[in-house]
Amino acid sequence: MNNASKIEFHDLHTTRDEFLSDVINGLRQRPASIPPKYFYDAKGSKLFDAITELAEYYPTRSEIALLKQHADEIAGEVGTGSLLVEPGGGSCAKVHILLKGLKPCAYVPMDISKDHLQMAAQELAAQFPWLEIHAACTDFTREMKMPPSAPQGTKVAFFPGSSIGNFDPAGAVAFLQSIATLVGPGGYLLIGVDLKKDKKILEAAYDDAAGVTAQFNLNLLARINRELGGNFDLAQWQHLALYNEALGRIEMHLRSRCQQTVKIGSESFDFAQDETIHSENSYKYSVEEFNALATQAGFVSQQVWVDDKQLFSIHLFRVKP
Ligand code: AVI
Repeated sequence: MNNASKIEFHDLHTTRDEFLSDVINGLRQRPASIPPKYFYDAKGSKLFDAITELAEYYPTRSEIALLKQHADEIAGEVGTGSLLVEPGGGSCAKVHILLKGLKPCAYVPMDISKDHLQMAAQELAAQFPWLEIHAACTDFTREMKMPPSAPQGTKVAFFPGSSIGNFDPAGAVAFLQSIATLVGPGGYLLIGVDLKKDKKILEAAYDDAAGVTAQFNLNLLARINRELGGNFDLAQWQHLALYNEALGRIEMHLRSRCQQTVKIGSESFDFAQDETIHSENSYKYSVEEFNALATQAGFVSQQVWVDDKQLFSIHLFRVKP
């Protein structure tokens, strides 16, 4: 590739029917829940980008600082010419820190949010004209599909942002196993993991003073209204974020401010006052706890980097060659 970079776009997206059936099944449960992957339509992805800029939301800043500080070491461990895969790489926001050192043969961002992915891939292509990009619009939590045209090379999966924390521990092991299968023997995983810490710091990060995280949570209901014909009255739902110390996770919920019935198409759901819809978990791990999960999934720890304030960790793992 000389001057112009090459972007291939592959739409492997989940359908509206899957969204509808996941929402209906989740709202029929008690406590009700909605899978957090549905946060990320175009509006939700923009709100999430705004969250990452908040003073209270330390993970993004801490991770970026760690990546910048250790980019050369990471490239030294992994080498150049690899095929860099980023499940959930919808904003391509952090990968640019690694590109200069890693010089991958191609970059494969995978994300559920098509518009966000397309825009981000185009911006990255403008910044790195030599980079071959194969953008895959896919629900990587269900299936990790590689675009058929992606070139061969040692695969390096990049999974920043502590998105692994949005799986429960058993789901995290299963997901890490699917990454191990994707990268294969000799392949790498570079992953950002949020650390356990003071409850006050954690709860402020998920319930910011400006109310951006509240908007992000409520957008889930707005999205159901827009895309599935729901009639949620957003004023009647309140954002909640609590650290569950026993389970080591932040929980986000939407609490019903009154007794109400919500309709989605021909389905209706009754909620009592104070009843909640559980919308997200964000698990926090010590370095040792996370090493144990990754080991169960078939990875061997190569390196781990932690910032001075012990807020965030970046692990490099490898599948035995
Ligand atoms: C994407 N994920 C890692 C974020 C987190 O911190 O769990 C999502 C998020 N939810 C609320 N704020 C940020």
